[in-house]
Amino acid sequence: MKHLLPVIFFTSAALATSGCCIFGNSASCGASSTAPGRFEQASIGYLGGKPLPTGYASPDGMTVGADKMVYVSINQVSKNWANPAKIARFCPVTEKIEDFIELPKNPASGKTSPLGIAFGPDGNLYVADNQTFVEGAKAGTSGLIRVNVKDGKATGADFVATGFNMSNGMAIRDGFLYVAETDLGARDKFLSGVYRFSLKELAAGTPVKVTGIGDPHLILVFETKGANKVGANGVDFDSKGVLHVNNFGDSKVHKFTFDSAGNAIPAGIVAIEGAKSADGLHIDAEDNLWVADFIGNAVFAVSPEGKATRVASSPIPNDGKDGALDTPSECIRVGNKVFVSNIDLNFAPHKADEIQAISVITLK
Ligand SMILES: [Ca+2]
Ligand SMILES: [Ca+2]
Repeated sequence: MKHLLPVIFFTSAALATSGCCIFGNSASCGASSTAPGRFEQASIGYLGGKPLPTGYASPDGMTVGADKMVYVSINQVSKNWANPAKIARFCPVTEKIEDFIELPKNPASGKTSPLGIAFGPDGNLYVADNQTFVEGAKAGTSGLIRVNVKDGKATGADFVATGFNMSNGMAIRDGFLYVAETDLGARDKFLSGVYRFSLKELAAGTPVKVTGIGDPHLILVFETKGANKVGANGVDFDSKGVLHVNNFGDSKVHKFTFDSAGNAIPAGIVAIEGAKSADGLHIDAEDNLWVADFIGNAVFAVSPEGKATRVASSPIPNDGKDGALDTPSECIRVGNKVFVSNIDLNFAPHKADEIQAISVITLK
């Protein structure tokens, strides 16, 4: 009996520091649900009621872990990497944010610029390192990092792919990682695409080097015709296995199915009515698309039938005060909450400013 006491104490301490989510209890952690297809905003404010602390500049990619925590890449571009790029996480109920791992430095530039993130079936977290935000960085030096995870803890990280110009949103399904290349570097047209990797070929010490048009990993190529020359961005799958890819500059979502040989087959394009861009993409449990409209400073929900609803928007430009949207780059729905990363990037008509925040939209 005597030695049981410290065990009980340890459990309570772990609960206090990591919030409700360590037990993966969806009843306490997943937030309450809302009626299908109902996207009215009840309120919008800061995650946890306040701006992010110092050292958490430019949140971007998000994903929900097996522990029900929301993981988020902390890019740091708006504060010019005054602090190292990292992965953080928060419980969707308590909204308390904590560090998960500081990312290793890109060997070419010495700075790491994380965007999209996704967990693999191996439990590891894959992270896009986008070097286009880094002043003086060379083309082809962006890539992928694998954060090695054991028993819910990050044990280290390795660069597992390189050769990208701008690795961005990603999704993982059936042992394959799909990652957007936002700019393929073509001369006469603005082209972007999606690379596909088997998780088995991504190994520490020998990063896969992609080479753009003609590379066998490049399974999709898009042209962007809109004024903003920013291409393939958010990537996600719906419950039926349909791949969705956002084309930022055209405010469109491209859909694909796959044949038995794994070849992508076009399955329609959804124009997001009213959006000025299509940045991050996450698909919720009811197959609604959640799209961050970076240029329009708004968040859109798109029903499986393709009907777009502007769920939230804030004036442009914005300093993010009181949890207002400030260049939202990704948004993800958990129950009746939508978490929005405000990357706060200098990109006309937007500008970076002091406040760094994740917004929370509560749905009615
Ligand atoms: Ca993005
Ligand atoms: Ca701003």
